[in-house]
Amino acid sequence: MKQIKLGVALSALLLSGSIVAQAQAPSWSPPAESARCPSKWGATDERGSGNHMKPQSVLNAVKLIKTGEVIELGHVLNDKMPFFGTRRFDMHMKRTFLNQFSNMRGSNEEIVISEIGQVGTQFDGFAHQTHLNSWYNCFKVDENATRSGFNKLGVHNVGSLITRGVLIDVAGFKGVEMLGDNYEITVADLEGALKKQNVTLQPGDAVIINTGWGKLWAKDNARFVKSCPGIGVKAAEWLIAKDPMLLGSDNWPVEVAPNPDKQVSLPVHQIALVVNGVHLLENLKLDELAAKGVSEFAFIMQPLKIQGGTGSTVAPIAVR
Ligand code: UVW
Repeated sequence: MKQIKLGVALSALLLSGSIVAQAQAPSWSPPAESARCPSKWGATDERGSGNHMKPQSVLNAVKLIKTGEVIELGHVLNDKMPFFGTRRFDMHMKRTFLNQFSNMRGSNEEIVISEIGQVGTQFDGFAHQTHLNSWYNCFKVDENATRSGFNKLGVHNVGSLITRGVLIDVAGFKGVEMLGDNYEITVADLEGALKKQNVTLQPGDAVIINTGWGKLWAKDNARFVKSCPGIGVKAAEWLIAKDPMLLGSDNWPVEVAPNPDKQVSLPVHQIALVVNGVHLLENLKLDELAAKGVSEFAFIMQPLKIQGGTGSTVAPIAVR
């Protein structure tokens, strides 16, 4: 009886607003479907920022190739990588089968057990993130989920991405090797770094942000995945307003994690992938690009054609 009275009193307090009023509203919430759909690319569009990939973006990229130097932006895939949550990469060799012919040809292969779309240097497709049951362009997850992949927004649709790449070296701009463990990159940081590097962003760019966090890769994996510096909501919205082909970084989610607002979980994932249809590119290997002070380059990448997949491990390159 006492318990019932206490319950009634608590409900009354909540309804009167005295507790509700004290709780802070989240700093960001996903917009209503009516505010984000149809996408600016059209009501049936599944390509989002991938629509920037055109012959002209290839020609713009090629103009930046002066020496032919290739800088790899992908980490080596192995079991020493940092993994988010329970993801894994287990490789089992199948060796050496000898074909019983006169030339005794030996043959080796492997089985890999992995979330191959979401490990290592990885590209996020639009099926990866939702707001409730709703994806980019308001396609619905439950209407498109099959046992062998999603019928909409599968990463196999993305194709080759070749465009102008721009490195925004925020760690370099701040004069540090690595930004702090959950430093939120501000718009002023992005503007300052771009000004220092004497580059401006153009629609269709692959925008890559160096935080220095990649220095921990395979050295201190526990710290690498526990948190990370990166862009927050304001910087993400500022970058997306520049109309990029993708946003990438050397940390695991591109964005600051955990978000400084403890009420929201990886909001930049939703802002980019769900609300605006802009791809994310995570866990990039940026040490060489940053050390050589390369700001502009031809960015070249092809996600794996995993039918109906949410993303792809990738090995992008910068060519200059
Ligand atoms: C999540 O899936 C939450 O993260 P990521 O896209 O960074 O792998």
